[in-house]
Amino acid sequence: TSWSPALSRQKTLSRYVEVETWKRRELTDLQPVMSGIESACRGIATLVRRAQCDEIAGLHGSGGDTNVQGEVQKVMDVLANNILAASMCAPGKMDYVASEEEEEPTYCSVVLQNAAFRGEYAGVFDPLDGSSNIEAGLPVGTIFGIYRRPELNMSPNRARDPLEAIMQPGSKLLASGYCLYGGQTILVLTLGQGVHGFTLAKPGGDFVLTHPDMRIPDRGRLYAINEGPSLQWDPRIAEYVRRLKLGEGAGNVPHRTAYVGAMVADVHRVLVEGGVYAYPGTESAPSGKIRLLYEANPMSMLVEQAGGLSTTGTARILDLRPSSVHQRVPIFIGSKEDIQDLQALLKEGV
Ligand code: AHM
Ligand code: MG
Repeated sequence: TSWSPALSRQKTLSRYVEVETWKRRELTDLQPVMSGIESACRGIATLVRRAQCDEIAGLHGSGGDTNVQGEVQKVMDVLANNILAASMCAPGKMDYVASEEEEEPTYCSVVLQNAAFRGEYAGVFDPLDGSSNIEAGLPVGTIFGIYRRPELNMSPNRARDPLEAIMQPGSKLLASGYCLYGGQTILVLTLGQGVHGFTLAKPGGDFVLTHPDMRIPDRGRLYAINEGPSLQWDPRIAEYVRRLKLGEGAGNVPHRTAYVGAMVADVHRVLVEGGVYAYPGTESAPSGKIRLLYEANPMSMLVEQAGGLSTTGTARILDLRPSSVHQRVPIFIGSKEDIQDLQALLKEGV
């Protein structure tokens, strides 16, 4: 996963996607969708920088509305949502998009106000994850995933659930990725055959390959968990974190805490350095905070593709069949051996 100037000269994100979607016919129509996502991320990166230094642009703070989960929407949440939805839909290959910021999935024909826009894919995204970090100038990110409409493979007589594509388990994702807006803007992508990271060379420029074939170390040295609510955790989770700290049963590697508070940034570090990101359930919120469709599934596909694991503690995240579009799940994601320790501990009980 080292930075390779020679490779980066040859490979940009758009070239990589072009070659991969040409080699794999089932992905052919994804090429323009990915190019829409790439330009959306480029645009959001520019806006995030402006939001942090240009009060006149009015990009700061709350827009006054709340989203379906009752959270205050920031101006930037709404902007990023609209940019991403329009860019994903514009090539005419998507049927609909489902966003953390929208109450219901939206048909692309509605997003673009043109009935002609109806394709074979459906997208899920969290347009600006960790947006409460913006005020303090800290990292935020975009998370996305793409499914194929399953009824295309089924008998024409079968009744169609309009949202069938995104109610599939995450294991059916064709592609997923995130874009981290931090010290660098980095887009990390999987098309189901490995994980690659591309860094925005300059504002508005190309994403160049800087992290080819990312592999997460089998054992990590850090954990990214908000321990504030730990008194409300299942005691076995508290025991797991205690063991991580001490390196007990964790390959004798004491883990340090590192928490940014934006899942994209925290999972990115875990992917690069190894370790665990977790958002466990609590007594008052048994499913935790992380949304299955927009956050847990795309991140789980990426981390599994890089050789890691992702679980609720008892079930593989990518095997879960969603029951509602804004469903939340407890998540433990990261280095294989670190996650296996948790699974063993939950099995044996404490
Ligand atoms: P958001 O999508 O509303 O921004 O919430 C998700 C974010 C994650 O990025 C992050 O890991 C988590 O919320 C942080 O929450 P907390 O402050 O409870 O640790
Ligand atoms: Mg989020």
